[in-house]
Amino acid sequence: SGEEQPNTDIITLTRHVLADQFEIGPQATGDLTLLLTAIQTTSKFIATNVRKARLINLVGLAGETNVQGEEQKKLDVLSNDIMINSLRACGKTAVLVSEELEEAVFIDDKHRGKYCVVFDPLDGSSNIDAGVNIGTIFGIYHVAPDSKGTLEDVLRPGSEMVAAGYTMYGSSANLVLTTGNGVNGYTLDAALGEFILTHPDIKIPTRGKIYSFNEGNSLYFHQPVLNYLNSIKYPATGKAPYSARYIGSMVADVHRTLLYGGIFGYPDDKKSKNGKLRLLYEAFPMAFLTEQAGGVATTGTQRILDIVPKAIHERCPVFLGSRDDVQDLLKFYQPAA
Ligand code: AHM
Ligand code: MG
Repeated sequence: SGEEQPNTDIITLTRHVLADQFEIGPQATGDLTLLLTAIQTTSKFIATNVRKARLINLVGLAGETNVQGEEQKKLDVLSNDIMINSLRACGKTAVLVSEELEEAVFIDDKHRGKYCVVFDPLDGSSNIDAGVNIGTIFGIYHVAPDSKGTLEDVLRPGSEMVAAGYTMYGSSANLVLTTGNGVNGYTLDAALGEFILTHPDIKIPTRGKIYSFNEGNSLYFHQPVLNYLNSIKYPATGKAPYSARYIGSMVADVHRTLLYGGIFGYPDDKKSKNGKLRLLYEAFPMAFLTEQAGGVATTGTQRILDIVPKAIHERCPVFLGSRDDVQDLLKFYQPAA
């Protein structure tokens, strides 16, 4: 007694997703589990390389030269390559869309499976050198029943995604996932090399105290957004104003919003007609996670998950977070009654 015994019944991501599949019954094939295993592997690879890059950066600052003395391949390119390679090799995918590649990738006959994966391999990469959190975002569709995998299979509304998630590379690597049955968060145990369930059934508080916008764009913002921001900064009736938190790394800003509540926004404005964030592999996965956690995700005029994409890299305005906070914003979009 007194000695702390290790837990011998740990819930890994793979075990947790498999348990969900057992619930579905014998028709579940385990294919999604295998696909998610490939995604986990790529996340571990990227996490390791992000950490290394930070070390190399620190060594650089101390005036030493890079040990290898050679040009480092850009991390976002490296992250894209590992994802394409392992998603093809796992044999479960048909179409891949990456922020890094102008064209979609169609998987050869030998490797083709029944899922499509849309992803941003390393979002927020402009933050790498400052040591700020960055992440991988992904969404998963089923190919249509008799399709060999075409562009049509990924130009579908976000509400048809079967799974979505992100991995945030911070002080630890956190993978947050939905398969349409709530949201769960897993933390990479570096010694085991496994993602362990640490945040079961994440629910966004119905109201938060934080707003997260790039207010440096206020000059360009449309009136509803300006009016909403004023309403939370200068509340009418003795209520406390909201706190501002903006990291500029979507994964980190959304992660905080899921856990603490509040509202994250990247609006369309007078300069950026459709905002900045990409519909397929940024807005859709984050909107899916938000709704599954009990929150709301909108463009201001439309539910994000209802949008039918016309092109794989199109952009869309994003507001997401606590139900009551997003509802407050939406009031400023509705024409005065
Ligand atoms: P990126 O895909 O070029 O990295 O840009 C996406 C990032 C998001 O992570 C973040 O929410 C947004 O850009 C921040 O943009 P801004 O610097 O305009 O505030
Ligand atoms: Mg991005």
